[in-house]
Amino acid sequence: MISEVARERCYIGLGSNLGESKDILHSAVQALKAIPDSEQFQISSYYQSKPHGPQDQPDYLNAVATFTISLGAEALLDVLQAIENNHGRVRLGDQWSARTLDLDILLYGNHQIETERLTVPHPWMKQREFVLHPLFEIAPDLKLPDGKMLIDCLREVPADTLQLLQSQ
Ligand code: A4P
Ligand code: MG
Repeated sequence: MISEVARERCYIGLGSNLGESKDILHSAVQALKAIPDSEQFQISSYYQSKPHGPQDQPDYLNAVATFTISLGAEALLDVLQAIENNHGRVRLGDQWSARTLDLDILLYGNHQIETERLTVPHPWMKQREFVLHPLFEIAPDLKLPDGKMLIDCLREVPADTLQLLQSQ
């Protein structure tokens, strides 16, 4: 029996603060576009941001991508982790440490997912200026699965440490 998975629009947070971060984000964008069956791809500008969590690490480059896909959420996570690994991601076990590439599932359709491997919407997205601002750029009318409008979340999170990169 073929199991059908509905096509969903997902939003992916990209982050890098080790290596040639701009080149790494460019390459990750190509890899996301090349996921079989992904359609209607969009990418935000790149933003430089101060690290959340441990401060003894370089500033980050962040962006948000969106596309539609008919892969299930955990299968999508497998694909994203393979892309991270292909970009030199090393997991040392310490949370929020510097990394060449981090790909987080921010939103997967309107689903709320809580499994051993996945929490969606991403648990800290509403507190993160480096998520909300690029997300707003590509989805200004977005409503989150809890019913809150993205623009209302954005108003609560100052962007004073966020810097738009003028050239990508
Ligand atoms: N996981 C659970 N939910 C998700 C999800 N929605 N998307 C699990 C992706 N993964 C999810 O992730 C650890 C495990 O989280 C995965 O195996 C998956 O099953 P990881 O990428 O190996 O480790 P991590 O990224 O260090 O941990 P975590 O908790 O995902 O951290 P975040 O939230 O990614 O935060 N400051 C700035 N300015 N910019 C940043 O991008 N990023 C972080 C990392 C901290 N500070 C930052 C930034
Ligand atoms: Mg992560």
